[in-house]
Amino acid sequence: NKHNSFLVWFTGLSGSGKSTIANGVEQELYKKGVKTYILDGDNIRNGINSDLSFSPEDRTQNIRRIAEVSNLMIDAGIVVLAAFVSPYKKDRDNIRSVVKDVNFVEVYVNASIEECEKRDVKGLYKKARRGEIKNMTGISAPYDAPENPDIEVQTEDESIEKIVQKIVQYITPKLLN
Ligand code: GGZ
Repeated sequence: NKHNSFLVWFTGLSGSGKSTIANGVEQELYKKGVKTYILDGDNIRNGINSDLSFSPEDRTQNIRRIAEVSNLMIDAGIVVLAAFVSPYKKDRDNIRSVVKDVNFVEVYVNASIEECEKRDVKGLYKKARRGEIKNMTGISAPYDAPENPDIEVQTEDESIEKIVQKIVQYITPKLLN
């Protein structure tokens, strides 16, 4: 089963829903016989990028390496689903040039900082408010919202199912040779 491969990049605040959506998209693509791989903090920041912190410089390096890894995976015929905060516009623009524009789909997973802080799945926002962690995106570090993403989704008022459908609809034509 041969298909085009490319990178679907999910950017948004911690707790916005990037990984949940990436997992949903992966399930749908699996049904279509598409070979996918999810890159996220769990498999990247614990492995190849375990030497990196959340300083601006290290975030830039994090995203740069992920772009290069994604490029190799695209070459290997895989549809890569990458879920990273990726707060800097310049870093996201750099991915687009590393993997080539046609192979890059930028998805802005939008949820307000208030909502993400309320969800606080990992308790990181509470820690950031207490000053126990520094450089927390949205609290003590910036997030440049994408101005021109290929797709923008709103996890505060759209269901995950609807969002997954919307993304799958967008990328399905790109799978064809
Ligand atoms: C943002 C942090 C931080 C700080 C730890 N700021 O919700 P999560 O837990 O699973 O996703 C976040 C993840 C962010 O790593 P990324 O590699 O995606 O960041 S970046 O693209 O900016 O390099 C969060 C957790 O790691 N986390 N400390 N200070 N998120």
